[in-house]
Amino acid sequence: MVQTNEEIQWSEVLSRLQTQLSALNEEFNRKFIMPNIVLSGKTGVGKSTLINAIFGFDEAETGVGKPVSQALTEYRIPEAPVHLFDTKGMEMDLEQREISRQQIVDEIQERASSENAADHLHIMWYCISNESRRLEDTEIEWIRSFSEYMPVVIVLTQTFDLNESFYHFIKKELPQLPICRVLAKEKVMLGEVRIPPHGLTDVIDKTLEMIPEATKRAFTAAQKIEVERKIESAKKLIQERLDSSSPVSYKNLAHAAEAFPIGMDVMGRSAVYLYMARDIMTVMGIPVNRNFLKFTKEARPLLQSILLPFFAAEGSRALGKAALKYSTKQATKEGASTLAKLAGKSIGKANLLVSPVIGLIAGSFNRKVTEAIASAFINTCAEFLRQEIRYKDYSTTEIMDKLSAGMKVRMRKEKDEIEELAVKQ
Ligand SMILES: Nc1nc2c(ncn2[C@@H]2O[C@H](COP(=O)(O)OP(=O)(O)OP(=O)(O)O)[C@@H](O)[C@H]2O)c(=O)[nH]1
Ligand SMILES: [Mg+2]
Repeated sequence: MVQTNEEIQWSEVLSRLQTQLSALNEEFNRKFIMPNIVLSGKTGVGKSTLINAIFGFDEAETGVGKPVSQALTEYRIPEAPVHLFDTKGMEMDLEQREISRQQIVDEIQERASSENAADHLHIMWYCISNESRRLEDTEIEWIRSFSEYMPVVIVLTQTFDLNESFYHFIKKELPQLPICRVLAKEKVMLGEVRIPPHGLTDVIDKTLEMIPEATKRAFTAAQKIEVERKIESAKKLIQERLDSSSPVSYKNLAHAAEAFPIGMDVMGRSAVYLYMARDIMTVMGIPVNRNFLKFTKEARPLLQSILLPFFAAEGSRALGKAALKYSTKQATKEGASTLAKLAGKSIGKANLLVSPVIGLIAGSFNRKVTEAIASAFINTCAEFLRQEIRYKDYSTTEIMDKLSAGMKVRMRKEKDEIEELAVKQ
């Protein structure tokens, strides 16, 4: 088949963009390995209650799980980037216990020999009920045995008094292992005395100290306890993506889009913002529609919230000129009017008043402006996470609507500051 020049160029441009996108995805996945967490402890100690509190889901939602061996069952938590492995056997007779222990150890060792870090079992949360005040010798042997092969955190569940003798007893028996004293769910005592949950941040912090680097980002996304850590994690990712010396950066993505025909280039450039939003949501553990990046209906309100504040009406002719000055040769008024359309504003090219920020979004990539918009979106997501405890009940569209509404308010507040960043160029 004979291709015209135009077609050849177009396919080159597309493949350049595709290469950038694949490189970004690959880099993302490399540092977003889902942690494999093994849960162990006697029946009824509070394993499910703990998991529910940390990852925010009900047992019914995980389904029956996938048997790995007689002693291990694997569970996925919908929308949370983590794998759980439940162990069986502690409640059985001595002989069965030994068979189970051996099966679990075999599984740990076999997986440890894999070259792929995603296969390894990364940490064990061994739960002991503080209320029971009992730890049998065989249980101590179990824990010692596992801790030879993998990191173990002891979770002392159902801790609702100040008596520390049991804690000290365990510490003496297993001195190298960290022990977290936890009440995963509010405890209501006689006379309506309520003891609030505590100690969950300790489990998160100790776990993050012990799991491999490449699984920390996914674990931080999956846990629902420490929003602060999610903010840190998203900021770190954005810094990595803004680092233009890195082969995978938003700047390179924007440049790949630059070669699009006029009009389409602006689409490509605002795709950087969609990409950024998806990255932030993923590392903060907020569900995002897979098709989000294809300029779906869902994506539109978010783009509007980012762009609309900069189609200013008030005396912005000067700003409009600045926009032209700071944009590249291609993306001038053409680009701005395409952006306006994308943002849902129908304005004639002739009287389009735009701020330099639009010039920078439509024109050359600007680190400071992108960083400021990313930061606004991270704060919007954090606010959402703090308010919406049960957000997994929402559809991705509902979540996106809420985030877009939050972003709209925030962008209007921060508009002047962002504009200043753009003019300072
Ligand atoms: N209030 C309160 N109750 C708890 C807590 N942990 C466990 N429980 C109670 O203890 C009982 C057993 O807890 P589960 O979380 O089901 O225990 P499990 O370890 O998952 O038990 P199996 O799945 O049978 O092995 C439940 O009735 C819980 O409500 C807690 O932190 N707070
Ligand atoms: Mg359970």
